[in-house]
Amino acid sequence: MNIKQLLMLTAGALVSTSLLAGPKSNSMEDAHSKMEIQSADEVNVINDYQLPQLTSSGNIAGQGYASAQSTFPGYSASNINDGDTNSTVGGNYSWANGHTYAPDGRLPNWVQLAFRSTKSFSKVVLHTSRGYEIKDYDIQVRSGLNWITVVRQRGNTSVTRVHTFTPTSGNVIRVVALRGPDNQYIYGRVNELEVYESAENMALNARASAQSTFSGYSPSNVNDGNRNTRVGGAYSWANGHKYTPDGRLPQWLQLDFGQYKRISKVVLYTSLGYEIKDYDIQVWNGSSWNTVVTQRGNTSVSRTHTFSPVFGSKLRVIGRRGPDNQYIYVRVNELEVY
Ligand SMILES: [Ca+2]
Ligand SMILES: [Ca+2]
Repeated sequence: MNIKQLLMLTAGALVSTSLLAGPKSNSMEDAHSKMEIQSADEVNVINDYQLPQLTSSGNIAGQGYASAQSTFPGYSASNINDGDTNSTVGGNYSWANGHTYAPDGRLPNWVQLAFRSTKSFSKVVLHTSRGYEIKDYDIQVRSGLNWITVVRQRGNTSVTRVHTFTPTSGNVIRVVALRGPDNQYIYGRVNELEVYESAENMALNARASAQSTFSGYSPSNVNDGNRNTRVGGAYSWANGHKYTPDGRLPQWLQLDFGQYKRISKVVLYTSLGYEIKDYDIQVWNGSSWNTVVTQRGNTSVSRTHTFSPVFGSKLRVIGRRGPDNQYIYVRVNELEVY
């Protein structure tokens, strides 16, 4: 008797299954002073720099260790993160719970991926067995001692489901199979579980500094997590202009990550009514600054810039010109880096 026959037989002997159940902008006088834009020649521009290993699908399931509460003979938890999304039914392709053939094998039953470090889970793609789609399940993340349910799926009949959810930190993620398909409800099957992390705003853990800062403003406002675009020292950084040495445009504002990061997106929030007009964004690769964004003529209070991923340990905004109503000042209220 092969496993399929065994399963059919078992399904015949149905058991009852219990389910788990500004500043005062105007205070920045000097709007009439002459603009003194310095030469930009100091800025080293290399646009095509990239480190080699930049090809990740983003699926981190392969980094996890697969295990299960119980496993049907011939099936294996390791099938859920072998990178094979084949949805064919059978032990070559999936995990299934042990039902009566393994201790503690009746539903509900879990299969999980444990990671060495904390992840910020935000999306899973669950592949089950065609014709034997897992019907009811939860997906949970273990955060410390607690299991946080991030997905509650009932009545599924799809062989593949994509679930996105609020980013949840933890080092284990599991599928709790509550009920199998109507034709075999005592078995939950998972053929593959793809796991994705949320994009982390890397600016939040960076150290912010600036070439100069207007009195009452601070570079630390640009990575405090507050996107408020009000004008003023409580919300933004602005350059010192003539009130600090070396305060005139162009001026840089920098985030130091302390380690190399893969960077492919920056969101810049400036001050409403005083939007930074011209700026570049550059990434430090260890030997030179590479320009990844060249923005001219901006009038938007926030801008999202995406670009080919680069590795770098620092990122800076070169403010070249402020808004027409105050072109000697550049203001940044928040910088998000992904
Ligand atoms: Ca698989
Ligand atoms: Ca802010």
